[in-house]
Amino acid sequence: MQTVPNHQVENLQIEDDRTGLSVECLKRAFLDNLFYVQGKFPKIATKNDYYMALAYTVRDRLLQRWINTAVIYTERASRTVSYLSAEFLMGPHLGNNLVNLGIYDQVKQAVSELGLDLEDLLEQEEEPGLGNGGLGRLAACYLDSMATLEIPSLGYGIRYEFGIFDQDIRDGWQVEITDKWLHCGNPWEIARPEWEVYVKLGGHTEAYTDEHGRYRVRWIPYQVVKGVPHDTPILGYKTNTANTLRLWTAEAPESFDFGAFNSGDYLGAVQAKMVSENLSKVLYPNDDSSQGKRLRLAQQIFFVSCSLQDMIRIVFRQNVPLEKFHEKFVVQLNDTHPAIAVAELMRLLIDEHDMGWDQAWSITQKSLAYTNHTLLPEALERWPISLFRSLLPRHLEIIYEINYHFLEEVKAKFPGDSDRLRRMSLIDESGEKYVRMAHLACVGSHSINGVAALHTKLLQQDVLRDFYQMYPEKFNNKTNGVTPRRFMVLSNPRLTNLISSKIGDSWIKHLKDLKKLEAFVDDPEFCHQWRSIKSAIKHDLVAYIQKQNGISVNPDSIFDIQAKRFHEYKRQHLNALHIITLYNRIKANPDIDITPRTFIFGGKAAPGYYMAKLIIKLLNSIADVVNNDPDVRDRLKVVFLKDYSVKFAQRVYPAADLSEQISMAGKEASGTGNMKFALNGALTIGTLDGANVEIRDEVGAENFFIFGLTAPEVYALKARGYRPLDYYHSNRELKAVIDRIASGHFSHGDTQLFKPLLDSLLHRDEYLLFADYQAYIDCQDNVSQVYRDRDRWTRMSILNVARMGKFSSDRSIRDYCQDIWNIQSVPIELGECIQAKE
Ligand code: 73E
Repeated sequence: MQTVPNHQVENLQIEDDRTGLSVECLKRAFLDNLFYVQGKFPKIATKNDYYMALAYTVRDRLLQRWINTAVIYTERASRTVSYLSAEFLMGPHLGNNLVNLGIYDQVKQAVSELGLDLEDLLEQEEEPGLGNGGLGRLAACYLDSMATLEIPSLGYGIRYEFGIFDQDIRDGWQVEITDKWLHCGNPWEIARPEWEVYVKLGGHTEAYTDEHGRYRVRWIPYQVVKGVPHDTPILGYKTNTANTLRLWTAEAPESFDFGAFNSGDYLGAVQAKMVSENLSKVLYPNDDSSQGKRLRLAQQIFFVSCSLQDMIRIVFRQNVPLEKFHEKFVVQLNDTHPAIAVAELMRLLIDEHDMGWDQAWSITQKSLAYTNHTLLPEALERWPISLFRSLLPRHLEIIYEINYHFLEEVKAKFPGDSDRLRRMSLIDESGEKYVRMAHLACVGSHSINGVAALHTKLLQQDVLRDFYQMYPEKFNNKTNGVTPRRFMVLSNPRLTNLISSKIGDSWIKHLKDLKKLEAFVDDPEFCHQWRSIKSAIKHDLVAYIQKQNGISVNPDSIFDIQAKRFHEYKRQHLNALHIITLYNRIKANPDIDITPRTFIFGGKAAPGYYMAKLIIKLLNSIADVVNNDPDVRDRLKVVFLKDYSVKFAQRVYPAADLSEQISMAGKEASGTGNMKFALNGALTIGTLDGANVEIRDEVGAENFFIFGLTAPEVYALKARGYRPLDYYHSNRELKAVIDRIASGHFSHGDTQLFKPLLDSLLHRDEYLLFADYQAYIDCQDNVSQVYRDRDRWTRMSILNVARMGKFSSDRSIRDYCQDIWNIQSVPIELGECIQAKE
């Protein structure tokens, strides 16, 4: 490595092919990697070869940062955040690394001088879809922000061989296809077999007395699985920090292969190997629901145990006494999926490291912190005791003991309140016995947070009310945020450049600086540029839709987009009722003056969630009819874009005029798509749910289309006795909409196809679509009016962006650092190496 006297990348005097950033050097390195890594030369190289060659070229350029970061953290034994999450929805790495290294433009030029198109190569990347939706993507945004804020951190999770399924649409129905993301290799990870660990499962426990005469427990497992870490670097934006995402793969220990243990039984040994490998085989594709499957619990203990053992290894390597584990690490639990950490950390400290109960308990509570992400009852994880005992016999004993001490504490604080004991117990004994994971997480952590102000309030008042009364000091709110690097700089370069040309680029790290845009809302030239950029992006999406779906779309129509997981509480079918309302108006009066709209949907349904899949079928059926009805005269178009993913989201958010955030109030914990749309200049139509409340507060009620019942109104209506049929009978347009679906108009005359959905609405309507219908339609009519005043719309769009500063994940992370983690930044000096370009 040569020295760089002035630390300026652009003035690099001497460089080598693994570090140099000049266009010439990048070209040389790229061809070198094509030859020596991919074993190809340009004449026979595929697009994927080129992508891989470029990925390795970029990886070479971040390795110095990665290694330096690790060295400095190790030397200083820096306090570190461990973010434990069953999901990390990272999205493609290449583009993001180019942005964060600040070398996007040089690389673009280098590849173009080689006759290639950077966008084309970026398209090649198979994204690691190791998450379902918001929760996994939040974890990814937080890694980006921690690296950018120079916070020492490790993301710990599972390296699923198959991530979230790919979605195809056949005859309007969702079809799931396995996601083979590792098929072409993964240039961003490095396996670290030297740090493998072993995880025990099943079997039984035995009590014994140790040499000091103390009561101890030994766990004789039925099975042992090996965890092998695979590390991916996480770059900060224009800093020298490169943190690590450490994902575990499950393997059979060598002894299972050919050892004496299995002598002669070759097939049996291979069978055992396959059972072990199953643990990291596939991501459970359910968002916001828990199925209580044995393999899922095995996945949870697998990655939690691997991660905690890894932290203990690091503690020892850095000569930190184990009694100070909580000073070295703070462990954030991303929902209850890693909540078994409470019992596992206790077990490791007590059984494996000879610590006493009280000290182990104090360390555990001081180390762990719990984030709750959902109020949905079906998502609250509980495990049947029988399952728990058969897979984790030792953990069950520990949980019983924690419960004993905890219930003593409850008794002391609320004497004589046996009902409270029953409600708060870690064990649900109302019928079949269950372990309640949220209760375990609350008791074992020093902090409990919700993900938006309303959500935290509802946790305190309702779902975790008893725990709030017991430990009010543990509760706090951390409103979610999103990274502006991926969701603006990378995905929306045109708007990024316009903004930076007016106010500089400080907003990329300090999103509140977007406020400076307010000075330009009355500048006609700026408004004109703003509008032309939105229009150009919409034209791009029009071309994409034409290619993907063969539907021609009017780029001047309102791009009204709902992109998120399919779930009844998110109410994509309420959106469908609006489309049919407009369609009915046209059918009744073909010359009616309607503001043209394009309704765009994207999102996956859990494979076993019948109603969500039926809603997808309904939308595609409506699309078939509406898009081809000559009476409509192209004023309405309905488009279902298949296979929603991070890559897809980056393409779609920038093109939106209107963002649909229409969940029933009290159900969406936060939402983060709402933030990404608004940051890209879309206006929101939404209920007072999740973070919508705070977005409206920030951007101003006059720049936000709010409608519908509030959470307290929802509870009150349900308490009074909700009767959806009354709304159906008293609302003429609503009745016409439902009747049109029932008539078979969208199903080639089949009156049975959508009957389950209609029955559910007419007789239960759990998510109050009918109660909110009129308010939604009125609000949409207002949207259509406002859109006609282009100047007003543009002004509202600019003000939305200018006032989104609060919703950067950098702000969220700063709040976590201050209120929960008690951690400071550790800047990384590259010394004689390459400094980040500021
Ligand atoms: O409101 C979103 C929230 O924005 C919430 O539904 C989601 O988390 C986002 C980030 O905070 C969420 N996902 C899950 N629970 N909440 C979940 C549950 C089980 C499996 C997978 C995901």
